[in-house]
Amino acid sequence: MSLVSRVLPRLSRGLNHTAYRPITSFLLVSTPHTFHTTYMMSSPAKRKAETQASPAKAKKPKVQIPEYHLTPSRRDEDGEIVWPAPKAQIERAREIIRECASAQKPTLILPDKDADGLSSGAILHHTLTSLGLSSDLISVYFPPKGSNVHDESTRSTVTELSPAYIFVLDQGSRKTGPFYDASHKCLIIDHHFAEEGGFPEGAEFVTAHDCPPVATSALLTYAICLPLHQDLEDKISWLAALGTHGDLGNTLKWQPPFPDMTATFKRNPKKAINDAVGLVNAPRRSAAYNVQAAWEAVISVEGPQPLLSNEKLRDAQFEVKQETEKWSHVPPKFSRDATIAILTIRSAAQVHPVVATRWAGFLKSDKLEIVMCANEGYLPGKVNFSCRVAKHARARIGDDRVNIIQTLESIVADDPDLRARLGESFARGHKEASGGIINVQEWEEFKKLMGVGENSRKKAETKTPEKKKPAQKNTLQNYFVKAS
Ligand SMILES: [Mn+2]
Repeated sequence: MSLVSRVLPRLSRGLNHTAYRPITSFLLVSTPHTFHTTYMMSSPAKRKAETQASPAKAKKPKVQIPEYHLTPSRRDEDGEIVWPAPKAQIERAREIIRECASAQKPTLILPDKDADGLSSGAILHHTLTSLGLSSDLISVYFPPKGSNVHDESTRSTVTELSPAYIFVLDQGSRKTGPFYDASHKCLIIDHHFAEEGGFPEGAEFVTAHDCPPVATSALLTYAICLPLHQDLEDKISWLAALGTHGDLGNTLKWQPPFPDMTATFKRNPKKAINDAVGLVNAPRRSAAYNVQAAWEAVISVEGPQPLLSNEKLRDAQFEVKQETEKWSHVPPKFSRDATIAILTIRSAAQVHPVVATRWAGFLKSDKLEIVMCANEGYLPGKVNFSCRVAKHARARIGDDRVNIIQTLESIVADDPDLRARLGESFARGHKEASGGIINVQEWEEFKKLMGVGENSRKKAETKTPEKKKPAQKNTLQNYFVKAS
């Protein structure tokens, strides 16, 4: 799952996508490389109002986030904007795709399971078949619930399929050995942060990560593939929009350097695209984890409209909605020092990130720093937990900033044995949106260390968070830390 596959460090932030939706798209570029470009400013109108009003009653300036597309771009030595990825990488990716199509050999696509990953996969699939690769030769694989593409389960599947070409899309990358031992070509198309050399051995890559405003994987795949065949435009442009709205939210302005998608949105209304994003993202959160159904839906249609009435997608969306509602009213317990609120749920659906996010925006306590939702029912024998920074603690700056990973680590710092048993999937993700997957036994020990329920001052609150308006469900926080 993404939590494991999207290896640290990646983003420096993750926030409640519901409450902070306008920010989330911008956060995508708030990486260690580009964070200096993050600035906040008060609106000119507001500033004007302030100077005219009585200085004694100056209002707090409203924080405004610049539009995503205005993020300063990288330029090459000729002053040309480098976007959505370095030219040489894009050219090389095209070469590999063309070569793959003409080779007529077994080909494997490993797309991520969200709207961006699936769209990226569908764009590549349409491109390869348009270029003449028989669809019989193309396999598409999704690791089962709780696994990721770097797991042993994927390795054995890849070995069995023994593809000559492997395309890894939107998965985040990590430094690993090759996907399997036999000779093959592997191309990674991505937009996540990767450490220097943080790719599987022998793999080639094209990444949007270092070319702000960071494009989505679907948009990057689109930019690579579009010139490869004259018939592709209609087939893939709506998919580029689907994936991009999936990751960046539906308020994105399609302005330079983003391509002009006016014609695409004329054929495929934004409303349909946005509704399709929610539907396509639902199966991976449902108990059945039927990502395959989402893929089949996306690859088989020529636009978003038929997705809106796809029953499998609608059922999954309904289930996830019900589960979220059901588990949003569990009263929290608090750690000994009252800095962590813990919500314990038991759902086979991946609703723990949403529940944590909801409560994080709701609980009011000056002491509270972290809201944790622990799901004891997602994977047998495991506890999957998600942490979010409590709303009131989000304004902290400098050394006072809440660092969830650090806090989680500090709790077990004096117990190296427990820390070792918590394993690699503990405290993963981002400082502001972390989580983990641990065994039940270790979870119990961890709870003891936190002193859950020992805080007498803070009793369970009687109210529960209001259900927010259904907003875009797949933005930064769940996108990057989906499984946390
Ligand atoms: Mn993506």
